[in-house]
Amino acid sequence: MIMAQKILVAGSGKSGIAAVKLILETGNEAILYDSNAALDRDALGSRFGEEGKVEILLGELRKEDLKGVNLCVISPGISLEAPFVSVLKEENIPVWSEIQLAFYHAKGKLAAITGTNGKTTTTALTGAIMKAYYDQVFVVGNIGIPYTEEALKTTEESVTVAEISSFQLETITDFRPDVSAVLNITPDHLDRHKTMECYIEVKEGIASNQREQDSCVLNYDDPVLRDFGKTLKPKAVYFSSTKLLDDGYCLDGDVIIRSHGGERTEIVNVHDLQLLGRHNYENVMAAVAISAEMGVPLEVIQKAVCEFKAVEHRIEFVAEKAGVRYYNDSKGTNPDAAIQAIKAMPGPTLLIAGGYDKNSEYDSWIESFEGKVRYMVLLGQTREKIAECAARHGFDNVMYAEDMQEAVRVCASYANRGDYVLLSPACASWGMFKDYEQRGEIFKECVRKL
Ligand code: UMA
Repeated sequence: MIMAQKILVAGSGKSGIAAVKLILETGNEAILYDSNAALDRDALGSRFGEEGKVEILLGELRKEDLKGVNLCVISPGISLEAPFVSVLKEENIPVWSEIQLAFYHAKGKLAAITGTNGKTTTTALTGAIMKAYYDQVFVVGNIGIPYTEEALKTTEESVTVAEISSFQLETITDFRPDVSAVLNITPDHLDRHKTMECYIEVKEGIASNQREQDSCVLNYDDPVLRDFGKTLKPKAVYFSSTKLLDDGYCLDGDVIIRSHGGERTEIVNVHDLQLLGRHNYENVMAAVAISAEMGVPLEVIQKAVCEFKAVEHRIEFVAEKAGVRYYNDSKGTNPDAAIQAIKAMPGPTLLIAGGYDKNSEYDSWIESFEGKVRYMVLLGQTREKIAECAARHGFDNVMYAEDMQEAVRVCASYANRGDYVLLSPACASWGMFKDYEQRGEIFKECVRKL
């Protein structure tokens, strides 16, 4: 495909700004479009320096605005049902995801990781392992550094590790990682993808352009992914935390092993890891498998996994106050992630939850409390919905808070010595916070001030 000349970039967040910069640097023309008419046009324009003459369009997009445009690069947060997308369709303008644009320009080897939960930890850990072996490593994507920001810096020798969300996969064309991974698929973002079938199809798209010489790392314990592996053109590499595999990575008691052709190799004892919980052992197995497929020797992998600490906002230890330990799991943005965090807590827990409504069902999350959660303090749009669901499951120790400060204070006053206070909302942060990072930062700030 020949690179287009005049490209409309939709969305003026992190991804949109980075995409425009890449387009300008490669000698093409960019128009930046955002449907939020209240944005400051001059402030946006100033992001591109003197030489970057970028036309900025805000509010409603009209047909006339698209004269000469031959490609649209869309930011992940924008749904394909947004009204302007139908205008693009009418004009037969192809829509590329921002990662597709980056891939078009990038060089070297690429590992791409998707899944409902564990993506960020697995990506960060895989990146750490790669850095221990390769000289030039880029860690990009949904983790917070747009792929387009780094794509032009890559060379034939470099290695890129990308965290990829379902949003980013919706509009790829020939995006092809050397090693892909799908960690798990449980209900999330159904407000956007509508059905579980559509969500699974989008996620599995990460392997759709891979060839025989590539590989795809999959969770054997997920029946959908296990079957998916049987249909693949690239080599399927499985990991499992529940079954001893003949071929793949699995847990043998407390030890992560690699099993191949009847031969077993010990990789690491989970007690030597600095990550908590079975879901994290799965993330480690996935990262080990991806790194081995990317050519990193086992000794390097073993050392790097033991040195790796939890990612910020993902069951991150914050502080101990009056004998109570506080954990920040702001990245627990869906019920399944939040279940993992509850499981990882070693004792009685006071939980802070609630936020933006993504059409999630909360039943299995509430069921996972299993007497461990003593109180739940709820915030945000979903608090009534969650409280009703909790009541149906016989859990009534529910309180409402207006903001994070109140939630933390309530927990501090109800907690006993030896208890745990966990922020793991099971919901997105949108509506009350800019993003999950800001929510986590504010939580940590409130804890420190106690
Ligand atoms: N916008 C429109 N029209 C619309 C909707 C939005 O113009 O119909 C505009 C908004 O006005 C705003 C811009 O789009 O100006 C925002 O774009 P964006 O939501 O794509 O945000 P970015 O800042 O570009 O961040 C995105 C990812 N955000 C989302 O997927 C929602 C970030 O993932 C990612 O780190 C970043 O690109 C870098 O690649 C965040 C996320 O929440 C962490 N991801 C979801 C998750 O992890 O569950 C998928």
